[in-house]
Amino acid sequence: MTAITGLLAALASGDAEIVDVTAPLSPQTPILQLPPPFANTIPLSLEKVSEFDEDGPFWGWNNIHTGEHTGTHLDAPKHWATGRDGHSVDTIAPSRLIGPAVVLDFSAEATADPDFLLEPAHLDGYVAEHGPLQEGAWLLFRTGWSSRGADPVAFTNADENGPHSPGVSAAGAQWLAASGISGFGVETVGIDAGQAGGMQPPFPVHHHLLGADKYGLTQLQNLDRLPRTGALLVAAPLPIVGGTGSPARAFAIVPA
Ligand code: 23J
Ligand code: MN
Repeated sequence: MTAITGLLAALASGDAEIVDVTAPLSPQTPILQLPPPFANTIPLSLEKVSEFDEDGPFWGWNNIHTGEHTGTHLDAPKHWATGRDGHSVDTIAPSRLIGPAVVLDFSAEATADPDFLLEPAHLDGYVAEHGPLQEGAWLLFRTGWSSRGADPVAFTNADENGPHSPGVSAAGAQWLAASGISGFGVETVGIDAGQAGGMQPPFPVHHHLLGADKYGLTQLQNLDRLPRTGALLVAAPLPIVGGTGSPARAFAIVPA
């Protein structure tokens, strides 16, 4: 039996299952709202081309309008100043998009404090308890934030000081950038904390990870259905030529 037939047998028998960790993509999908003077992308909209009518009697289809960074999406190095000469989303090696999922559960901390930041001490503590992160892993930061996904106000969680959502400190981002991970996945609208615009450097996860050829994956859900380790993550962004990112479908293959 090859590894692949073994996996297929496990899926067929129920010894493994596929968990969709992608958020639904609709006009209501929350998108990042940067403050003035910065420009923002557009949410998703569908523009009808035909719907079993005189424009297409036997077919329905739409044009899609949205930004590269809408909903569950992948951030490529080219998205950030530090990675601008690096990979665009189409040139990322597929081997970097499929790898072991390692789930770090900080949902209790993020529920208690929406501005919770992952620090080097948390990451060192994890390694001391569980051993080093697997090479090529997708580190998935579980915060429970996806439970707010259906309510855009709660998801953005803004006050007069801007959005409040969990993330990673600048030192934590440097720690991740120096590790062997392929990427960092989050439940929030972006890979940085809501308050990250005021950090030094601004948006430190974007700064350090994309500058180190590591990728981001956002607006994940169902992370509570994944084991801490032992699942396989598959992230599938569109190969937009020269693109800085792309909406993506992401699955975890999880042992039963
Ligand atoms: C541009 C500027 C700041 C941020 C972002 C984009 C994202 O979160 C993104 O989707 O890459 S924080
Ligand atoms: Mn992005």
